[in-house]
Amino acid sequence: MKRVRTSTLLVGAAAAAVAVPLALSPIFQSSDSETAEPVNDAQEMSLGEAAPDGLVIGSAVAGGGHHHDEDYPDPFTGDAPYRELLATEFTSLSAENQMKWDHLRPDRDTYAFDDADAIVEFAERNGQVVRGHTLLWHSQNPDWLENGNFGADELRAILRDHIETVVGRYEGRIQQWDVANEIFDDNGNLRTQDNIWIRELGPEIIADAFRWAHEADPSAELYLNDYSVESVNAKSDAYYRMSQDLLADGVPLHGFSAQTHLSLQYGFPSDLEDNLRRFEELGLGTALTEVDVRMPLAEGAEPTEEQLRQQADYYLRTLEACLNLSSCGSYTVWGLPDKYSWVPVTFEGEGAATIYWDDLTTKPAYDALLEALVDAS
Ligand code: 9MR
Repeated sequence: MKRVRTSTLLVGAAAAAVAVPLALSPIFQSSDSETAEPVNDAQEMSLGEAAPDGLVIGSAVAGGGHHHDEDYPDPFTGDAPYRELLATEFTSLSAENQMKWDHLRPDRDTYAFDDADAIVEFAERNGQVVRGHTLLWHSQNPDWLENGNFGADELRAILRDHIETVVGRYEGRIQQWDVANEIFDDNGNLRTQDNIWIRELGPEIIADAFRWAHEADPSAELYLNDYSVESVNAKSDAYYRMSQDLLADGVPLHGFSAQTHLSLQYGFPSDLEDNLRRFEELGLGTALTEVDVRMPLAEGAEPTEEQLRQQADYYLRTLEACLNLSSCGSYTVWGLPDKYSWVPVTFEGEGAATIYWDDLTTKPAYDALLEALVDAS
């Protein structure tokens, strides 16, 4: 059983501001406080600390999403308790939006690295690794790119410059890059229309993106990443075939990851582990990169006990799949708490998808994850 530090990592000027609210949460209690003795080992451990060697536990870093802009200040700069929780609870961070094209590339000649730099520097200060997200995607591309009518040679040069510049900037500091994100549709067809790169440059551009990323940072693990690929289905089959082809061609592909956005409305993808195992057997790493479990929820309503129990069960089963695979080294939840989640904005009548309440106290799903990690160590 691991024994772990219990002092909090106070981050710069945030320290004073967070002392009071965080005292309410068991994970922030110090072991020398008479009234706040943890009742068991698990309680004094964070998810990241409890994880077995070789497995990092991550969260997306909120900010830059279209839906957060109006209601909240950027959580990463404007919410000290939130930032403190990211620092202490997790061993990996993913940029929820801050490394996407629309964020990094306000215009063709400019790279805006401030927010991405802040995440990478924060992670380094706190001993965390980073997942880079993402380099080649059909969504969240700036208008100047989508509507620029560039010729093929120029477009290719734009992508190459982007990958070399962005991956090169963080060389040695990003554990995993989602090089290609969501390149297949749900029928397992390449997105040859809505993905500008594939449409204009052909499917071969995918291999090139991996090659350029590898040249720019030979130490980064390079991933194919998508949603609705948790089960064996047309889409994950397409990834499996593509992985075989890329590997046969000597392309530096290192992993396949399932985002794992689940809903209690649908059954649990119980073949998740078997599905990922076939990628493991190709010699690839695997990861769960954007785990959340949403549920039907009327606006303003609270989840029922039963919903929370089911949600905990879904989260637990995703983690167990990862724990059972030697290839699975990274398990990331897609943000917290619920007020910063993308879910209510995108799915009307659904919500409560994260493992934290809005006051940063934990849900049963958190407890289930922590217990499983402690047991696995
Ligand atoms: O969580 C992200 C949200 O803040 C953005 O508004 C949205 C825009 O497309 O992207 C969300 O993140 C997505 C991720 O980048 C890729 N997989 C699906 C995620 C949820 O939509």
